[in-house]
Amino acid sequence: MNDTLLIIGACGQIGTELTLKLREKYGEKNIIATDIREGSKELMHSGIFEILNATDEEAIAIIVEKYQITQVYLMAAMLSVTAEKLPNKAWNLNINSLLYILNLAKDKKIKKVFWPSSIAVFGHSTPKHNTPQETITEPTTVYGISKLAGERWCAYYQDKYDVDVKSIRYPGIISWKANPGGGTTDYAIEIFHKALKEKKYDCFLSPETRLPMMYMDDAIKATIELMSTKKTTNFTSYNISAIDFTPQEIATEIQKHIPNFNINYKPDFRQKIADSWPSSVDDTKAKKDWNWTHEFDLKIMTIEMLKNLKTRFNSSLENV
Ligand code: AKB
Repeated sequence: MNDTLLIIGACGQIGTELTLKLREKYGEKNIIATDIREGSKELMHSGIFEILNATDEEAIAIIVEKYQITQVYLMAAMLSVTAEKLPNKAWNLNINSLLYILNLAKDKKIKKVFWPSSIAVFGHSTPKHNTPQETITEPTTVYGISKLAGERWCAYYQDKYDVDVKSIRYPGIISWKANPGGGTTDYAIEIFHKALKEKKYDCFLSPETRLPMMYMDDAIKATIELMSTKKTTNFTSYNISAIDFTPQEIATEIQKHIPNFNINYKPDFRQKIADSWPSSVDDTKAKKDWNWTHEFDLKIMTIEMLKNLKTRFNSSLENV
């Protein structure tokens, strides 16, 4: 590969696994990992790492110049729960960092951009089941508003300045390597941690709250496959679908492996966020445009999560 890729937010939940996969696929010298803080040992020892604040335009430009970056994956973001607490900071991080990167692409300093959107672009007025690619988007959360604005900025830069920018509306992503932070769908990861460590979990969502979810391996596969496709005329942030389940259903699946696991339901302010999101999304366009398919269902994902987390907890390398 002739490209040099910059990952901003490489130590976050998706950034960590994306960086490791890209290094495995394209070689460690071609992947520059950056974040505001250091990450897991595995990530730090697998290639080049630089401290970088995604809201520091000058520092981003210096790194792009230093490593002759051609593609940027902008993974740094404040998620739904934290963004409700820190709306101004969330807007600054989620939108200004994107504009800095889009401007670099506009000025031909970089060739290609990946920017993650979310199912949070949808709101109460959106059809809830099998949510279409193109539909009403009236988000009620700070995070959702920033993601919708980001999508529109990407479309604008592609249309007006011919910028090559690709995007996915991620559902809740379930993973075991790096801990998530500040999301509403994080319950579906916490539940595994608590099931293994304490055999009980107080869930902050009600038992019947159905949300679209995906195992990390599928999310990484989607991201890399989409970035390998040709530029399209119109910008689309793609709906991608894998599984959807409720807290009750995932608890039942975990109980098949840990029969004495108990779940209690104590819905809090996060319930309102979850209630504004779809329960499943229609990904026909992603399937048609770049042959997207998922591999992990609830059963396999549960087995993978329990097996890998158990190893992680038992390992002396546990450092996250
Ligand atoms: C969140 O819960 O905030 C995120 C998301 C759905 O984008 N995981």
